[in-house]
Amino acid sequence: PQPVYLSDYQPPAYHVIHTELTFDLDPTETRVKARLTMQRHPSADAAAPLVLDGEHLSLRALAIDGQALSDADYQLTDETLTITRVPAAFTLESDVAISPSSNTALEGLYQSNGMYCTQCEAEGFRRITYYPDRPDVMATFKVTVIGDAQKEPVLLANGNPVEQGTREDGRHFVTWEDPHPKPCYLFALVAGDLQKVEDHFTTMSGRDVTLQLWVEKENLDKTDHAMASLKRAMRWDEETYGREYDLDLFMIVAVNDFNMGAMENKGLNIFNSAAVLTHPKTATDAAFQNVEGIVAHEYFHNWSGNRVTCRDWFQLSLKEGFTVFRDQCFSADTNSAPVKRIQDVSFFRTAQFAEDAGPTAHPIRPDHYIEITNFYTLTIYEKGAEVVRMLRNLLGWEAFRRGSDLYFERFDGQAVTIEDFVGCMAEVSDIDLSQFMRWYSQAGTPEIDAHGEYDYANAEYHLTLRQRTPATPGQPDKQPLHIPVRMGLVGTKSGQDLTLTLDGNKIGKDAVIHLTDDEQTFIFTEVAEAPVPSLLRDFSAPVKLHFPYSREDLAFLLTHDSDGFNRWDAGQRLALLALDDLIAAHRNGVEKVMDNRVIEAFRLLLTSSMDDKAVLAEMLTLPSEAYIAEQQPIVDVDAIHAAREFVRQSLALALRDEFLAVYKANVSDAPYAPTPEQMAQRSLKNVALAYLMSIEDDESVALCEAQFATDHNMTDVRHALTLLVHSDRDDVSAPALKAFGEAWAHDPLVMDQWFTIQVTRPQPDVLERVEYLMQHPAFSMKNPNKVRALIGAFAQNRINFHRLDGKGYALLADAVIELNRLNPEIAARLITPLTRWQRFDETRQQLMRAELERIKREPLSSNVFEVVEKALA
Ligand code: HT7
Ligand code: ZN
Repeated sequence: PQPVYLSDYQPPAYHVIHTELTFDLDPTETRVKARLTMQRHPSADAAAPLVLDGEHLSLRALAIDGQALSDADYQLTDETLTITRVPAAFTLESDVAISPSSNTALEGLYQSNGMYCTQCEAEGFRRITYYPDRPDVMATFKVTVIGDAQKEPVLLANGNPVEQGTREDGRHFVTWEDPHPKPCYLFALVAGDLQKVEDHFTTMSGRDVTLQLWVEKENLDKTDHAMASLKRAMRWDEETYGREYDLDLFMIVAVNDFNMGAMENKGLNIFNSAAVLTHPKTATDAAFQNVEGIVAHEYFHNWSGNRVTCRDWFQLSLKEGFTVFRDQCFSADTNSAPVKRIQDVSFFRTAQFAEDAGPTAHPIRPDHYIEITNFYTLTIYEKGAEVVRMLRNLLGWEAFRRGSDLYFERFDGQAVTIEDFVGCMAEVSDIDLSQFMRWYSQAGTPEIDAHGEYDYANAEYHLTLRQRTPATPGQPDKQPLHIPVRMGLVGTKSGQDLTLTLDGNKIGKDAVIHLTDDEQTFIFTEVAEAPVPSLLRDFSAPVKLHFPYSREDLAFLLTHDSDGFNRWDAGQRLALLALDDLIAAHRNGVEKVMDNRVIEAFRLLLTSSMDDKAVLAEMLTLPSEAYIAEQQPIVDVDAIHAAREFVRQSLALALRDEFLAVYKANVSDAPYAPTPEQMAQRSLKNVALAYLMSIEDDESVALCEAQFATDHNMTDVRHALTLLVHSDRDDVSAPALKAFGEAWAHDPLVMDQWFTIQVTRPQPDVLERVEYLMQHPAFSMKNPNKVRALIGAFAQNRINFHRLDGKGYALLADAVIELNRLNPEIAARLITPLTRWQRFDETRQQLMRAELERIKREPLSSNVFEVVEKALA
C-alpha cells in the first residue's frame, strides 16, 4: 500500500452539488441507485478525467445525462471508477449491488443484529456507491430507503422525512432530505425493528426540535440519561458557544456492532450501544459519565465538524481536537471540574505519552498516512484537545470565544484547515501564533527540566526552564515550542501563594509564563519568603515536567497548593518516589520498607474535612501500573506490580480504621441517581473498600460480599465483584461470578463487564480463562465490544499479558491475525500493546517482536500492515 501525503493535496476537479440515493435493502443484494449532480471546478482542466472512489461494489449500470455508458467508456479497478471524458456539468447515474450481511469490517452499509446501519467516516461511503469520497466535496442529499415493512418497519436517514408510502410489491419506503450540504462521511442510514423515545428541545431562538432515541425494544428503559445529557449539551452549546441546532429533528440510534464510540452523522447520530444505554442496574457511574460525554461530543460536532468540516483527513484534529476540548469543558461544568481534569490528564499522561514515545508517534497533523483509520488516535483527539486548551489559556476565554465565533461565521458550510482555525484565534487576539503552530507538526512529548533557587539576600526566586522534545520516527530534530506554564510560588512560611513580580510587573498570584526558547530563566523579585514553586497548574501544557522536588516539598504542596490539580499531582509524585524505592528493592531482593511520609499524607487526607469527595477519592488513588511503567526506563512488570501492591497493603494495614470509617460514613441506601454528589460518595466509599480488600481479611471480604449482595446499583455491584474476583478468595468469588453471569446472560453490555472483570485479575490462571471465555456463547470475534472487553482488557492486564513464556503475546497475535480478515480497523488497534516492545527487557522484546514478525508474514490489510511495519522499523 502507498502512503498519501499532505503536500500532494489538490482540490477536487469535480464537485457533487446534489446527491440522490435510493436503497433497496436486502442482506446479500442491496441495490444502491445514485444520481449525482456534478460540476467541474472552474479552475480544473477541461480534459480532467472523473475519478470516483468505490470498493466492494458490483456495478450494474452507469449513465451520464441519461446516456448509458458501455464498458469502453470507463475503467474499473478494485478502488476506482474512471471516466475519461465528462462535460463541465452533468448528471451521473449509477446502479450498484452490495452485501451488508457479509460486511464484517463495519464500514459502509452493514448489518448488526439484523438491522441495517452505516459507518462512513472516514472512507466508508466508497463501499456504498461510486463517489468522490473526500470531505471537501459537499452536497445536499435526498435519500429513499426501501425495506420490508415487517423486518424493517423503521427507515431512517439524515435530515427530515419528506415522503413515505408502500410500493406495489408491498415493500415500504421513506424519503429523507438534508438541506445542509455535507461531505459523504456524514451520510447515515438505519433500518430495522426499532422503537423510539421522544422528547423536545426549544432552541434559543424559540424553534422546537424533536429529539428521538431509537433502540431495540428491550433497551427502552435505558435511554433516560442519554436524552437528559443531550438536552444539557444542546443548552450548553447555546450558552457557551452561541451555537444553535439547525434541523427540526435530531436522532440517535443505538447499535451493538460498532467500531468506535459513536458517529456524528448529520441529524442522525449512530451510537455504539455501550456509549448510549444506561440503567442504574446495568451501568456504572463511569459508564453514565462516559455516555454524557459522548452524547455531548457527537452533538457538538454539529458545528465543529459538520457545519465547518475538514478540507482533508490530515486536518482531522481540527474537528476532533476542538470537539474533545468542548466536551471536556461541558463535563467539567456539569460535574466536578477538578475531578474531570484529574481523570483526563491521568489518562492522557498514561496513554498519549506512551503513544508519543512509541513507533507510531505522529504529529497532531500527520504529513502522511497509509490508512486513515489508524489515525483516530489519542494524539489527534486528546493532544489535539490539549493544544486547543492552550489556545484558550493563551487568549483567555473572551478572546477565544470571539475567535470561535469568527471561525464558525467565516467558514460556515466550508471544508477548511487547521491554519484557518488558528488564524481566527490570532486575528481576534493579535497574538503571534506562528511558533505555536509547531505543536501541530512536531510529534513527541516535550520535556521541561526545571530548577529554582531562592536568593534570600535579594528576595529573588530564579526559575530556569529548559525544554527539549525527543526524536520521534522521521523527526530527529525538534524546534522549541511555545509552552504556556501556569504557575505560582507557595510561601513555605505562610503556606499562601505569593504575589509574582516579573520584570518589575506584578502579574498576580497565579500567572502564565511563556517558555519559547530552549532555555529561559525567570527572575521573580520581592519574594519575601522561601517558596516551593507550583508549576504547570491545571496541566497547562501537554509536557513532562521534571523538577527536583523533595518529599517534604511534595507533602507541603499536597496540603497547601491552591491549585486542586497540582495538589493531586503532588500526591502522585510523592507516591511515585516511594514506589521507585520499592521497585528497586524488589529487583535487588532487598526487604521492602514503606515510606512513612506517604502514610502520614494519606492519614491527613483521610481525616481531613475535604468537601469534594470525588477529588479526595482521586487523591487516595495510587498511580496505575501503566503510569508507573511510563516513568521507568525499562519496564519491570513484576516489580511494579509487587511494589504497588506493597504500598496498597501497607496503607491499608496502617490506616485500616480510617478507611473503615470512610467506608461506613459513605454507605447510603438512597435511590440511585447519577448526580455528582452521589457519584463522589460512591467513588470515595469504593476506594476505601479497595484498600480494605487488599488485606483480604474476613471483615473486608464480608463487607464486599454484602455490597455485592445488596444489589443496589451496578457501580457498587461491579466494584465489589471485581474486588472479590481479583482476590485469592475463590471460595467467595467463584459463586458470585457465576451468579452474576447467569443473571445477566441476556444483556450483552453487562456480559462485557463480566468478561473484563475476569480477565483483569492478577492471578496466573488468566490466560487459560481468556481462551476458555473466547468459546463462551456470549463472545464473538465479530463484535468489537466483545473483542475489547475480553482480548483488549486482557492485554491491559500487565503481569499476565507480559508472561515470560510469551503466551500472552501469542494469544494477542492470533486474535490480530483472525481479525485482520474480519475487521481490519479493530485488528490494527488491538496490536498496540505489542508495538511497545522497546520498553521491556531483552527477553520480552524478542518474544514481542517474534509475534509482530509472525503477523507480518500473513497477507495483511493496509491497516495492520501500516502498524506492524512501523512497529518493526
Ligand atoms: N467522528 C467519529 C470518528 C470515527 C468513527 C466512529 C465510529 C466508527 C468508526 C469511526 N471512524 C471514525 C467519531 C467521533 O470522533 O466523534
Ligand atoms: Zn469526534
